[in-house]
Amino acid sequence: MLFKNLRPLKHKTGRKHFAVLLDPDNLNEASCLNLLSLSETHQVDFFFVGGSLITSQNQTGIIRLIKEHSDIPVILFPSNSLHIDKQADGILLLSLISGRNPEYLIGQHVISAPILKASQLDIYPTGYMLVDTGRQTTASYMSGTTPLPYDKPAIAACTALAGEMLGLQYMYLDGGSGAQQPISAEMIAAVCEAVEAPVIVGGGIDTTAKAKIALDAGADVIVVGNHIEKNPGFLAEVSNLIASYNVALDVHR
Ligand code: 1GP
Repeated sequence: MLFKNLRPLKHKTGRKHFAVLLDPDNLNEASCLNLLSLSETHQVDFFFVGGSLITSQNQTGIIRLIKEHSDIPVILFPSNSLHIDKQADGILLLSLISGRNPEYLIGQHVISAPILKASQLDIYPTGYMLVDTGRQTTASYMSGTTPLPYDKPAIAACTALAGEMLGLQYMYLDGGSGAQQPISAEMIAAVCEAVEAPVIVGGGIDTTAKAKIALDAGADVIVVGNHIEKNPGFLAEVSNLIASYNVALDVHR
């Protein structure tokens, strides 16, 4: 499994993975239980839990609910040190390398380090790259950073390469939740070619065609949140698509 027992991860596995983003602000107990049941049925690989701004006090309860009803690993997707929750299995330790705000490059990490050291959480050092997909996102505003230009794959590739040279073990290209358009195939391919690290892609994936474009371009993990909240049936569609890639991989082994 991509995020288990592979630290430090040296090679991509070739296998495609599906992460469902659960935003505590957008879930109640009933909707969460419904997504948990669907995720178990359709073999989702990971839950990412978090958001750029969490206004409810819901995160702890959502993670507790997941742990009570599911064995799918819970990976925190935090926007700051307040979002660390020891009930989870792991955390994307995000360094916002598309931006130039030291608080999100290293500041929050210094605050978090002793808390994480004392926890049992698996730590996944991740180069987080926000991409401008047409309108300002909560993540861009809250972090006070300029996202990568949409049509400049070379900047994204060099950013990822620098992040990997600095020791980051995963790359996350994010257009922001509910993005009007997903990250381009050209940018995903450029980043995948530049680094050995597994590449996570999310933001605005709301059709299987868009998911396929990201996977074909080389994404190792695709993340879907917004559209599954609106249309839980989409979870099964993406899961089936991912399975079709992995079946083909197994056949060719
Ligand atoms: C956002 O990558 C995630 O940080 C997922 O985006 O909610 O648009 O699927 P969506």
